[in-house]
Amino acid sequence: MSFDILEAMIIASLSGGGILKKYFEEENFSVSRKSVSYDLVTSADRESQEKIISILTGRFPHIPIIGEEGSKEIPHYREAFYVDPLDGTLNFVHKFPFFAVSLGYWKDDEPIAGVVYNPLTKDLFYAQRGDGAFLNGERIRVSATTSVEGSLLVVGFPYQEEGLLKTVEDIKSTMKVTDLRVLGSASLELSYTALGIIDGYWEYALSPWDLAGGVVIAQEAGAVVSAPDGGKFDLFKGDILAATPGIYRELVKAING
Ligand code: LIP
Repeated sequence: MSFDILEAMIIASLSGGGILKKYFEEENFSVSRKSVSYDLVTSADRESQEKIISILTGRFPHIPIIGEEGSKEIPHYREAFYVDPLDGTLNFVHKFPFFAVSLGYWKDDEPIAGVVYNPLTKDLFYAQRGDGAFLNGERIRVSATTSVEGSLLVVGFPYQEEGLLKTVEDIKSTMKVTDLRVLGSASLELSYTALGIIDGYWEYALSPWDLAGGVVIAQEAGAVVSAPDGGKFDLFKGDILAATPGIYRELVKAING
């Protein structure tokens, strides 16, 4: 992959993030509901997405873009950019400062490049396949934790009912060995796993744009990424588990046990 793609993704995420920060500080955004009452979209999401798309199409007009705030159908292209212009919308609306712009570039069903940017902390996570993962220019790696007991695990609550029921069962099993957190931004949860702060994270039924950017960041930092049952990760199914290798097997067992 040419370095240009990652560079354009970084420029686009900084621009989108600037728009989110402005709306967050000025509190002048409008909010509307998408599916359930806590699945929201704001004017900040829409403006951030428009800006990101204009930057990416300006540089790479031949690469299709799948954005969260787009049509209901999600086409499966051989190569595409996936854009989540505001990952963690409910956090944003409630002024909980844990949200990000998330951009992923995938080709032949493989993650090639990812950028996750939190405009409040100015944390810029990025990776491209084979080159390692970085936070603000510094190489990052997963934690050295070797036991699920006492580790920091994060789970997400899906909007969809089947995944939610499965999550409740998983929580009952894993809470026997350690405490859990729910932070509300899949891309940042993957990035914090890459950073070695979170030891393991899983969630069901996410959309491709929630995960497309964070997966390669987690993998390049050394995380094992799969489905929560240990099967192959599928971007279009959206069931994910990312963990440091030292606890991966034990965590799959704990979740499914
Ligand atoms: C959200 C996620 C969050 C997850 C929600 C949702 P949005 O993305 O990142 O962690 O639990 O299901 O998908 O809607 O704020 O871009």
